[in-house]
Amino acid sequence: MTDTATDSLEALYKDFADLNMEGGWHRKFPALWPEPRRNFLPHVWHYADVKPILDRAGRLVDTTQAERRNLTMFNPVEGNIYSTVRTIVAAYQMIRPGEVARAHRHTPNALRLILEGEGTYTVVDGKQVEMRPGDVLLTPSWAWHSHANSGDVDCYWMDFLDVPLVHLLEPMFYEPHPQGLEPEVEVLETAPIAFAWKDTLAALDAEQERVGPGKPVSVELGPEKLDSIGLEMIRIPAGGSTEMLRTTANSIFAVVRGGGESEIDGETLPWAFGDTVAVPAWRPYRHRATEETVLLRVTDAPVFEKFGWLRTETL
Ligand code: GTQ
Ligand code: FE2
Repeated sequence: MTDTATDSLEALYKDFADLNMEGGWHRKFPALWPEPRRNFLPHVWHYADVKPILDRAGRLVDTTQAERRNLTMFNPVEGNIYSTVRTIVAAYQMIRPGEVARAHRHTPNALRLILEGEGTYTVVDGKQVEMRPGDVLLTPSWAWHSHANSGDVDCYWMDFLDVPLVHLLEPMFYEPHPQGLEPEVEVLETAPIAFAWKDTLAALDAEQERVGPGKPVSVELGPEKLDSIGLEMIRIPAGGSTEMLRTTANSIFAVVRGGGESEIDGETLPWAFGDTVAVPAWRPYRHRATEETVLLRVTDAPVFEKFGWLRTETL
């Protein structure tokens, strides 16, 4: 027993520490704070920088060595070597004519946005669909998937996965397909997990009709959805801009068509076709288009919605 006459705060704190405990009033770093902190940084990766590097990787590494020839984009925040924003990682991937990226499955959810190429298809749970520029394809958690290029040009796309969220929560499982590829494949023209560019354009046109000309419009991709990642296509007319807003959700924007710049938390970051823009939580942002632009927004907002944590403000 400690003698109260000689006890001290110093001795008390030492006894906490010995029990792997800490007084809520004594912690070095607060556990609660008034609003989301600025951790991850706004950043743009330029496709024009990436493409020659992917091409070099294509000459040096084949798909028997690399199950996926992908280049992930890590946010430049101190200490991070993987995540693009807190919960999502984005990557560029390239597959050469005749190559096959073997089948595997994993608990992280994934999706792809095709940038360039033709004659490439993906097989998701036994269903084969072609991937064309502007198309978005979902690979839900635990679905088998492989990719193959049966055309005669290199095919480039972007991947987005909730791997960092799975890292945070720990439910990671991954396995290669025991036979390398799924043995039975059904070839389809369309599938619920595939959003064709022409359908996206038609949806944007219909929305434009509804809101009137000259305004930015946005459509959600669906009805098929990933549980953790929301997808929205946003079209901004030449010279137009989106409203300045901030939200608790994290977003990555991919430039599907056009060019312009984003103002993120006071920084101006220009972008062009194929670029990737990281907009971390609670950073005020808006996009400006110098030519007619379509952006794909990839966001963890569905996770925030489920827990009642989604807060969005227009500024
Ligand atoms: O194409 O299956 O960029 O599993 C990262 C992990 C792509 C894929 C990535 C993956 C894939
Ligand atoms: Fe995968």
